[in-house]
Amino acid sequence: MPKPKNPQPFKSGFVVLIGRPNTGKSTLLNALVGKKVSIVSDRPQTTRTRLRAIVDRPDAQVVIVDTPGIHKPMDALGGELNKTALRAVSDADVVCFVIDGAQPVGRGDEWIARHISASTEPHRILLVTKADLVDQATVERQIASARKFLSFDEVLVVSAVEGFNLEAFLEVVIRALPEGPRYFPPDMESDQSIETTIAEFIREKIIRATFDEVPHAIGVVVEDYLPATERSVAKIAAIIYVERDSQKGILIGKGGETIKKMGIEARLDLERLLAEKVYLDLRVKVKPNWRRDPIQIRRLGYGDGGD
Ligand SMILES: Nc1nc2c(ncn2[C@@H]2O[C@H](COP(=O)(O)OP(=O)(O)O)[C@@H](O)[C@H]2O)c(=O)[nH]1
Ligand SMILES: [Mg+2]
Repeated sequence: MPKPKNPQPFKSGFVVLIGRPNTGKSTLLNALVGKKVSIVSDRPQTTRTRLRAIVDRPDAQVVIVDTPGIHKPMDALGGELNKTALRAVSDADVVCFVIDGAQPVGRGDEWIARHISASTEPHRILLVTKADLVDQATVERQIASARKFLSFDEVLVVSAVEGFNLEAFLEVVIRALPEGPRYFPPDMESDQSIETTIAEFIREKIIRATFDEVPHAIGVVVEDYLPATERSVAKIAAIIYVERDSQKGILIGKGGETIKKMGIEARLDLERLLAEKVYLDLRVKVKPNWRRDPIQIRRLGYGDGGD
């Protein structure tokens, strides 16, 4: 076979999504990869790890880095999440400052912008999300506000829910990336271990089913994952850590109703992820004050994961 002509050099690199919690970073990442790899909810602190997802194309490999939303830290966990997000920026080829099209640009955004401008000088994109929720005039006001405190090489408006401008976004990013090799195998979707992904999918269901303090107080660890065989379904054993007995009570619910419901939702989502039938065993344990203890935070796998 004749060798195909390769007029364009192969591009590769790291694109970081950074912004306030809830601006739609994880939803966007999933839409770009075309599969759910990062968990999503309407609560802050849903994303706790620096997750990298990979978009592989004939001309380029784009590694998209999802970060915890940056916010005023209330405990050691919050501080660790901010550090994780900011460290990702200093390693990036392209930084996308993500703002929510439907939420006024404010001091939280400005605080993040100051950190971005202090980092080295990667290509900078302003990304306005949730275009499906707002009109043109609002979007323009948002862009003008963001430009007051940071300059950008490019500005793009997207909707992850409607798939609007996602291809355009990838093209803009690829143009800005340097020439480089494939960093990951072409069929790899994320750099997160399967156990971590499973734990995160379970945590997402708990965040969505609980209120107030509880979503922030939980940590999930997968103790065991045995893939399905010809004779049996996959088996997953996971522990949900909480900080107080009262939180344990909330999670379990009257007669075990709440945990049962969350378990079913998690199992269905895990079956989609793993493409196999799953038996899910969930236990709840109390680990007092784990969020104030950097060692426990790492043990549960949140923050940078050590690299
Ligand atoms: N209408 C609409 N909602 C979105 C869009 N992207 C994200 N959301 C919602 O915004 C909330 C926060 O999303 P998430 O991706 O978890 O934000 P993150 O904290 O920045 O990662 C969720 O309820 C999403 O469903 C979008 O393009 N359009
Ligand atoms: Mg997120």
